[in-house]
Amino acid sequence: MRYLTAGESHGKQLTTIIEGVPARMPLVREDINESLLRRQKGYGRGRRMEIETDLVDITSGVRHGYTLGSPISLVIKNDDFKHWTKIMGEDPIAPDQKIRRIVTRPRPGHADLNGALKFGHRDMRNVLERSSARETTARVAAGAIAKTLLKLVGIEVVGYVKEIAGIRAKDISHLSVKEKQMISDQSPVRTLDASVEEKMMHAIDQAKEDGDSIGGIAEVYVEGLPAGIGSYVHYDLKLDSRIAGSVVSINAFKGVEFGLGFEAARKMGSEVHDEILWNEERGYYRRTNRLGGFEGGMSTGMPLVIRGIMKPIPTLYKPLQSVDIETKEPFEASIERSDSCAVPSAAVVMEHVVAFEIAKALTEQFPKDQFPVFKQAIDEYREAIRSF
Ligand code: EPS
Repeated sequence: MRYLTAGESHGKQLTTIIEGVPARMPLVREDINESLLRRQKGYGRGRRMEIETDLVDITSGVRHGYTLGSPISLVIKNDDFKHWTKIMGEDPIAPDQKIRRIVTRPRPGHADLNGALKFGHRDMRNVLERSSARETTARVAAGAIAKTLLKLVGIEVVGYVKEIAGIRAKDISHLSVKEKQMISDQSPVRTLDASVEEKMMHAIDQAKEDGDSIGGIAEVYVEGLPAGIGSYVHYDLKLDSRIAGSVVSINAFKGVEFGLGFEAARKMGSEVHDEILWNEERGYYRRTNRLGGFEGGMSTGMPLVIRGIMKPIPTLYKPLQSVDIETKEPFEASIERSDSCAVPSAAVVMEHVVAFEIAKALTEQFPKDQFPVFKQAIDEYREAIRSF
């Protein structure tokens, strides 16, 4: 499975094309719309989310509620485009027509300057329109299809917020995946720990008031993935490394941890590894899950626990110093409308990019042309490892 996204933040639409989804898998647009709606929520978003109602149009690859095995294309309109038609339209402009909202003052921490240098754009709007996290909408749409596939083979994925601006949610690891989904969906900051909600919201309000931004940590939890998915054989087939790459590819994500994460560097081996147990009903399992469900580039059969670290959004109402690329004069970076904290939404994005990597690994490991055959092969594999 692979996908490509296209679209500018204030352009007409976002497009996703996904290839390699098994044929004859049930898929309806509501599966995708539910994910899009979850991504749009979250305390700390700016005014843009009041303008958009992200709804998908499936324009190929699905017929009568089932996938065809052909590329699936998804289109999501940008409602805000109506305000930007002159600025973002594709037609050439008349020589005497002035282009509005040209960006010549790069924002520190954003793609503006490096992208301008790379492509030679003197108007950095040509960079920021595509580097904007609006693109994550298209990725969530792809991930929603992956989530549908996973759910149908008994694998559930959920993303929630662990930390905002240093305020940490308690570890509530005893909750089932269903409970985690329900609780986080009801929380304005998508956290499982109600006792820190107010504090997190206050930190967001404070950042907004100060014209600043704050980051945090999102966690994704995956239940139902059998052991042995991924590979120890080749570096580019290791499931944890693929997941790490996809998490750090999310806008503003700077790091990833599995299980104990970076803490493992400070502990003894006996405090890090998970002892192996066996019983008739479960087959092999681990006494603990400190490694977060991965050993040797493969799943262990324990839940996956993955954390992504998001830096504060670089678009600030209190701008940092920068240089105007036309005059070379020092200036305060240009102010673009933005969010003060997007960690709750980013947790949903992370949930979907992780889901995509897992679905992709499964479709490489099991015969994937026909969904019923794919599902049966996974069921048989589960049985084989249980009685191994
Ligand atoms: C973003 C800036 C804001 C966010 C946007 C990401 O957009 P705008 O410049 O239109 O106010 O709202 O996120 C989304 C549009 C979205 O759908 O998540 C940025 O600069 O990355």
